[in-house]
Amino acid sequence: MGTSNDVETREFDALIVGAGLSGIYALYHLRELGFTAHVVEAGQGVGGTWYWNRYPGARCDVPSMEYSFGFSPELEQEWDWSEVFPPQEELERYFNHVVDRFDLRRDIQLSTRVTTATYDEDAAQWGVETDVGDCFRVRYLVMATGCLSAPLEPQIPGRDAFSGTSLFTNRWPKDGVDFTGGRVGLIGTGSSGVQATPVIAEAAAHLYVFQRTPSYAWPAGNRPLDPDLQREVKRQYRALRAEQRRNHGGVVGTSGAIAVPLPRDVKILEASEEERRAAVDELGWAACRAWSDVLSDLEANEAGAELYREMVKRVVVDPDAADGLSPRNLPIGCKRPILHTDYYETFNRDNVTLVDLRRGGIEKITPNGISTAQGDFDLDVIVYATGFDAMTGALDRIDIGGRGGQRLRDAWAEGARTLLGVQTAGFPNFFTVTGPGSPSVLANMVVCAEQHVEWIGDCLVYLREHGYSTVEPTREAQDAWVARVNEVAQGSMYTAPTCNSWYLGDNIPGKVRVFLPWVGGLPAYIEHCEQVVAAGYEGFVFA
Ligand code: NA7
Repeated sequence: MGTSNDVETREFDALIVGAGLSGIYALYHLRELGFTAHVVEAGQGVGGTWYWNRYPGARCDVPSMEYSFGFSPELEQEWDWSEVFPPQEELERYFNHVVDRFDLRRDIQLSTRVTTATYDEDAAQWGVETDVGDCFRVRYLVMATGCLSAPLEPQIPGRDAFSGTSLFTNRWPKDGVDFTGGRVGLIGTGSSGVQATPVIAEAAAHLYVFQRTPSYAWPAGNRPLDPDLQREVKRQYRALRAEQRRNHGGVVGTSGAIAVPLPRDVKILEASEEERRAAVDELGWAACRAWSDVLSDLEANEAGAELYREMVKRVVVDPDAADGLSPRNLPIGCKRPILHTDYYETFNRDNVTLVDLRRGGIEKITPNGISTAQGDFDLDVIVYATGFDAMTGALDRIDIGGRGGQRLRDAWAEGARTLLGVQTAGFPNFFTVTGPGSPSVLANMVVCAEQHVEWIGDCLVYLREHGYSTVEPTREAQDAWVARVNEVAQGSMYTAPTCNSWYLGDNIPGKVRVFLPWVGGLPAYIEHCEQVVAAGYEGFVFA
């Protein structure tokens, strides 16, 4: 410890930024490896995504028995999940349980946001400051800041003029919201808006859903978790955890939660009109993706989308609403698929109106509500479900200075550049958990976070054992990895010319369009990470 300018400077081996699932595991793991570590978290509680996104209907789209830590067999056995897909409250309780069970809370500092992090080349240390005046000096900086944690504030004129209540799904009030008798306007139909719609509709006098782009959303088939199935999965947990790391998306599907069946070995472009219809009759929503060519060929994809629109028509009674809810000129598999409970059925309620903004967009927010090119809507509450500055936003919002004063946001101005999504050239001892260039949001986040934290832990042990003080990637190795990440994403629906998504940064005005996560699957990624280590941390420089 030391003091400068009357501010106490605290020293640790590692500072971990964020107490979501990545930060929680990072603290546990680094402690186990004998490092001193401290966590700084902006929220008043732990859980990250599952702390902030407490809007009605918030639920994870990965089965609960798989969206859980695998590092402790005891933890796996003692925790019981109630539903196939875990609701926000249960996940928040789970992460709090983990923090208490492993005595982590004493090293987690809440209600504190990191503002600057500056690398001191002479001391080979990071100096970190926070919005409540902390000063830290640490050897390693572990950014567990999350992939969907920087809320997007839509630039709609007059937003502050609204005289009713404005709410954001991504920082929902802790005490909840009573919509009873209220006229509610919901802007945004990504996962958050789609999950919130049916639940808000139950309470509100009237719900208007302002939709700019219709989504592809699949019935989750959520239900109480069968106790026998839970016992069976618990018996096989070790095998399941190993299998997760061998699975493309890190989800094995053992707990009865495969909403979309695997594609059959039939091409939709070779199927007759009758065969396509028969598939809808047999498989329902799943029919549009149940063909081998839908995710690889744009024409086949459009044929799949036609079957999707047929399903919307079958479920939504009002033809006008059905037409409005039908995605067009948007490939299936471009945006993240949404799992929902009764989303489309909700539009059959008398108190729910779709406002299809393709027929006239939002012009401004007024004191009374939302004014659009197709008319004015008087409201008591506006709910913004407008998303995030994904993958880079949380890091961009911190002033991070590496070697020679170079800013991370400048280094990433033309798109995030990392080696393995874990480190960036010019930023020694700076680690990103599930950073851009790693599978992250395209796979089970818990599996990804555990794998990353363990890789980082091994790297820190390697530094310690070899007496090195710093590690960072070479520019050549980083360039090669960035090129590889881009190359793998080409040809998929994620990067189709008609695809706009937060994976590409399209939802942020001015953000460079670059596909951010590694799309090549978890096994190939893990194999690459292991090869790098086996080759003596090839592409990384130790000093
Ligand atoms: P998303 O998926 O980014 O969805 C945001 C939604 O908000 C989307 O429908 C946007 O329409 C809409 N949006 C954003 N700005 C506006 C304005 N100005 N006017 C109208 N509509 C707007 O965020 P979510 O929180 O739902 O989900 C994020 C991820 O969290 C999700 O993928 C899961 O992984 C969990 P657009 O499509 O841009 O036309």
